[in-house]
Amino acid sequence: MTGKRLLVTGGAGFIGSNFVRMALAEADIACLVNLDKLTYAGNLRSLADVEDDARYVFVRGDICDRPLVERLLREHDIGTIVHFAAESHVDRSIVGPDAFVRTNVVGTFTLLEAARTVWGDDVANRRFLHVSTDEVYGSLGETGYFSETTPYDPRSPYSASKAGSDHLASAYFHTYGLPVLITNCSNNYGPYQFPEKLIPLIINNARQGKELPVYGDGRNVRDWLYVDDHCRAILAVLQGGRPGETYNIGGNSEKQNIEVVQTICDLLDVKLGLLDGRPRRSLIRFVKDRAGHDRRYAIDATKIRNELGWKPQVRFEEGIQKTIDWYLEHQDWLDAVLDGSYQDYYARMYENR
Ligand code: NAD
Ligand code: TDX
Repeated sequence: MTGKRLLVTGGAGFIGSNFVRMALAEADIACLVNLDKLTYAGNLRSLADVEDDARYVFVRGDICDRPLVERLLREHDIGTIVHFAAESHVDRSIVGPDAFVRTNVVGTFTLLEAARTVWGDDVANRRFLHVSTDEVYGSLGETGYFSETTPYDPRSPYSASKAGSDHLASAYFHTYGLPVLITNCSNNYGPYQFPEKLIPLIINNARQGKELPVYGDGRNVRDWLYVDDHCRAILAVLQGGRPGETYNIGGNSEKQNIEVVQTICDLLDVKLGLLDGRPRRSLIRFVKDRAGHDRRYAIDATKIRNELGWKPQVRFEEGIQKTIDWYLEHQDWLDAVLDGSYQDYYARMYENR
């Protein structure tokens, strides 16, 4: 990228904040505008180290606010949109799907319309990168992988709303020639992830000696990718990806949930010592399964590897250790995000489960 002018949506969230930091450090950026509504999942503390960078502008706002989005595109002469903003947690989508349809479907539509209006036919050097998930492909059995041609089969309100947004993004390429690229990535983990997601929730609970809720039989499989590897993949797609194309991104690192939880317990036992003489595995509780729980996700990342030379650099064993160390060293960040609303959420989701 040469002197790019970026609009990043959802840059105060988990992946967005890691991406903003990496892009400012490693890519040739002239201006990076971060548009984020600061929902429960967005936290400016995650970007405290870049806020003084003269190229960085933070705007608190909603991606559904079309006049605002159009103004930002014009005022900052934006050439590249990297769209992360979303409601991202499957369990929340089961108890309250409304916000998912609004932000993920209507919000993405609003961004696409704003880009089409402001950019017009002047799209030669522009890019709209829509960040999506492997969950749109549904659930795998014990074998097989999701490729870019796997038919969509979303099964949760979250994945259905992401699938809807993917279809809109793709339609804007085919119908209007908007230079859209779509990435579908597997489960991310790493610093700054909100502790509603499996890995940070288990680290936080296990550190405090609280019960570790494992849904169902714990044998559901996810393909884990360290967040920096996802961010590098997005930079590679911005650099060399072809408009109209989809790129699957995965860690080639399938684990059953129970293995992930046991690994975190064992690493914390080594790091912090046993809990009152007991290993942390004794905190594991099998609880009521998630409704419509997808059994297995696994990505075939051949296309991005062959076309763009991307592959994961961080092995799970290394990434999980780095992630645990980060959470132990950033109790202040955790305390700041675990406010009253998190306590209410936790009680609603896990008490009497
Ligand atoms: P996150 O929940 O941590 O962050 C989402 C961010 O979007 C927050 O900062 C929030 O304030 C902001 N936001 C929400 N609604 C908004 C709105 N209406 N307007 C403006 N900002 C709004 O999410 P994440 O885990 O960082 O995921 C980022 C993107 O990557 C999402 O699109 C998600 O679907 C996708 N994705 C996530 C994963 C994963 O494992 N976390 C994997 C693949 C794809
Ligand atoms: O307490 C828990 N216990 C448990 O067993 C939680 C929170 C989760 N789980 C299980 C459910 C899943 O099989 O762990 C697995 C991972 O769960 P999440 O962290 O909620 O992630 P998942 O549902 O797989 O979705 C994630 O990856 C794809 C992100 O949240 C999505 O935004 C992304 O698109």
